[in-house]
Amino acid sequence: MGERRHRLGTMTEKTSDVTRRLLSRRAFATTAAAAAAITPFAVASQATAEPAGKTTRKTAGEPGEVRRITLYVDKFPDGQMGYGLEPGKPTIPGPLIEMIEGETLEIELVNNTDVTASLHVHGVDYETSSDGTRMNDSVVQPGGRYVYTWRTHAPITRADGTIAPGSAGYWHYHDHVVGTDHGTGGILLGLYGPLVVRRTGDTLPDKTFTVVFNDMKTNNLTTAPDFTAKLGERVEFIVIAHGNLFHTFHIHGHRWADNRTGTLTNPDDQSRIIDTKTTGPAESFGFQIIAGEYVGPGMWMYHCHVQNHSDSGMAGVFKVTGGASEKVPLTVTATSRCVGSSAYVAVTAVNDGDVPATITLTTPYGTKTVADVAPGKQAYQSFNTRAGQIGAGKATVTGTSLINGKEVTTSYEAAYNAISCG
Ligand SMILES: [Cu+2]
Repeated sequence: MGERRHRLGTMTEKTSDVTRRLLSRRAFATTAAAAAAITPFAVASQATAEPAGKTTRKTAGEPGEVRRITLYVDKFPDGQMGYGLEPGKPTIPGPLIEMIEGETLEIELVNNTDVTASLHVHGVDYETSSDGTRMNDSVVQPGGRYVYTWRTHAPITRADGTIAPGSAGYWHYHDHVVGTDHGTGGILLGLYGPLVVRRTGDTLPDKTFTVVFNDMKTNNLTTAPDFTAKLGERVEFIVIAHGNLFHTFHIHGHRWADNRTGTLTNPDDQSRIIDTKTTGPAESFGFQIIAGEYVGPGMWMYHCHVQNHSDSGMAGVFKVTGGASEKVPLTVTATSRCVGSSAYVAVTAVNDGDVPATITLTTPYGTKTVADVAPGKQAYQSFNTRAGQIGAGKATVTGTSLINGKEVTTSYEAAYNAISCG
């Protein structure tokens, strides 16, 4: 797949995690704290844990009433544009905005660019004064600011017995004024981002990745960005299309339910299970998968399945780490030998990993621990058996390393021969 050190790509790959952190802990906390006198607030990540068999899952909590955040429009040095949660720190796509059905979000848009910009949202409720169009004068002049109000509602049964659907879903927002009165220039330059409205009780992901097919680019990159998750993590993808083309999203080794959440809610759910979905301009969908479930860790491609699109760079890697690779790789040997008339058992363990390991060598004749054995280095001890002859036996070696933030211990055995000295 070649080198992928694009500046924006790196930024984008981190966006979801960073965004989650910012939105849930800092931006929401601080902006909401400033607005705390107005209302309480809730974020999706204020999770409640529900037992689900032996494990637990996090679910979306109850909605608050009104939350307020500030969103900035900034230009990149190369002329592209992006939304960001901090001034001067735009990202493409813009930050993931999460809401819970029933709540209202006020977004103050600060325009740090030299062109008029706006914020237009899909899927939720808003007045014409929040539609982000020139027609309704809901745009932001250079240096200006403007508050957009997004409302959401839960599904209800109307008086006539029909159902009014709720706002929950995978949606998105974008500029509607840069370049043309439809924001064609703004979207092209990167003014777009994901919005997810969750229903109370929806399962929350561990991390969210956003893929935006924007004409022949992905997240405005000529080569689609790579994403990384650990084996078993619940990963949410949000897929959005922009521009003038239709695309078919596909991910290798994983599949999802073609419904609102991309997940099944009960064993009888008849939602179709798919691993490709065609999406056109301004459409969006999302789903959750368990990274590597049934298939294990590895480099899983995701790409647009329109062949000349994938051939032209609309392909990236969903890297699933852990599992088989989550061990401490050691090369272990044990040898019996004579030193004078005494039998010795020599044990060697080479650290084949790429992080330091604490290695313990154990024989019937003693134990030796060597801390922080660097990659490529070895732990060694020749144990004096205090005997002239010994039978065959086994040495045990354990290595402990910090892998993906987790302490991992792996054990090995190495046999040595019987020996008679003197
Ligand atoms: Cu495509």
